[in-house]
Amino acid sequence: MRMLDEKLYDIYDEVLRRNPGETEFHQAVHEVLDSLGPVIAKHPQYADAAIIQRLCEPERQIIFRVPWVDDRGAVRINRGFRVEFNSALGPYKGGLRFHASVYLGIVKFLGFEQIFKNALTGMPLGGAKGGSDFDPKGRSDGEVMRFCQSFMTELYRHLGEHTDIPAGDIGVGQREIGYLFGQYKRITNRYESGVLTGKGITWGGAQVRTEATGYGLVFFVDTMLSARGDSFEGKRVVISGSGNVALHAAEKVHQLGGTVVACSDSTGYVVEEKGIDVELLKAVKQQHRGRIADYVAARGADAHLCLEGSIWEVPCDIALPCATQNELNGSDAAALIRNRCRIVAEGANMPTTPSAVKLLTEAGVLFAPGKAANAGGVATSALEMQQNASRDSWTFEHTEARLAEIMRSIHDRCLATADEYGAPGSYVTGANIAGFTHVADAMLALGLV
Ligand code: NDP
Ligand code: 2IT
Repeated sequence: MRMLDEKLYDIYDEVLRRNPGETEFHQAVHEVLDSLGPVIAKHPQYADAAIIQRLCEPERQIIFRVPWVDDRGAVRINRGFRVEFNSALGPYKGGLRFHASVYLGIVKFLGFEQIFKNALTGMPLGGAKGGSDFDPKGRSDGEVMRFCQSFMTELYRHLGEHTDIPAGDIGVGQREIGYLFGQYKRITNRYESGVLTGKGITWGGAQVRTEATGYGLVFFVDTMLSARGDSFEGKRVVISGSGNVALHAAEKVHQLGGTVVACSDSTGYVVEEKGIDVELLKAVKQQHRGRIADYVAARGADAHLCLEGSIWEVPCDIALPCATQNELNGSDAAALIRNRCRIVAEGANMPTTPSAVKLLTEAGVLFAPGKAANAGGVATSALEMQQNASRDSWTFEHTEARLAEIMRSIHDRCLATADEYGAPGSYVTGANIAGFTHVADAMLALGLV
């Protein structure tokens, strides 16, 4: 990792000391602090009020037992988390992740990122994240429902449309949000639509929320391209993952004239020179909860299944990591550079390791960090909350136009801030500083709370 400014180094050291073993959280904090040297030099009031130290300490951390019974009648125990990180700009907001790898360090890295991402959207949203080490893979609908009901039976007391509003993330989609909302409604006896986002359209959800993260990512990249007189037309795109974010990113790339030549899941990746059949992949993944091998089997001879090696070896103009943290490392970055990739934009949260980011930026590859490029999901959650509050519902076209406009404005704010702080063209510096100053100013205004 690069050396931090001396004052920031002391803060980082204290974060390491206070949060032992939480490596992903350390990484996320370091990545933000790395950009803040010029900010504390220019604005001593942030240091005087210990804004950075306060930002690194969550306002509230909730850890709870989630007992449930599987289909064979056996008792299972998982651990539930909700880290309410910062509420200076609005109620706590951020997704829930159900994945076997979830522990406090992952929830805290995601919650920390969410503070700055939400600030960048310009919407009134605080930052939070939650989830569980529950693994939904291979579980029946009944098991997932019982797990969600047990999870919400504890979490509901901490939620509310003005308090804390979860949504989806890895392993949590519309099915899980439905079960969680049903249990919240039953316990509280209130149809409080605004307490969760990512709901189904017929029960309080908003158009475009399902598509928003992937579509927003591609709108962001489209703005990067058009700022340089270019477009998606004819571009080869590699997308990791084949979940909510990846599938909708792929759909939008094809709509804009690019070709998605590879995508993946945790078992392997598929390469298809003529382009992935996104509709078929969606059906395999979403309707049948199948694996990438099931897609290849359904697709036939044109699709090539790879169970070893890295998807980032596939030559492309644009790489969109949309699966999970630290999935694109230094040797992957070297392969992308060798194959003349021009843009890497993060659909996932923190998918690119620090050494990969360094290699890419030094080689002149344009790099868009997740807190800017994948903010379309949470921004559309804010639009869902707005519609819930006014008992209104907007059309797909209107909502998509709002999303495109939000992504353009995040892009422009990143570049303007990077210019202002002497790092022209750096989306990382721009995103970190613009997100930080927005939330820091609100924290100063609200006093020492
Ligand atoms: P999904 O659960 O819908 O899909 C996740 C995809 O990533 C799957 O293809 C999954 O493969 C793959 N994946 C997950 N974990 C791993 C792993 N450890 N190793 C390899 N592959 C993995 O999640 P989403 O699409 O919602 O989320 C993807 C990323 O986008 C996450 O980083 C999330 O935090 C981020 N994000 C999501 C937003 C949203 O609105 N949903 C908003 C902003 C960011 P498999 O099925 O084999 O596990
Ligand atoms: O990482 C993210 O921004 C999300 N998973 C979406 C959060 C939300 O509240 O919509």
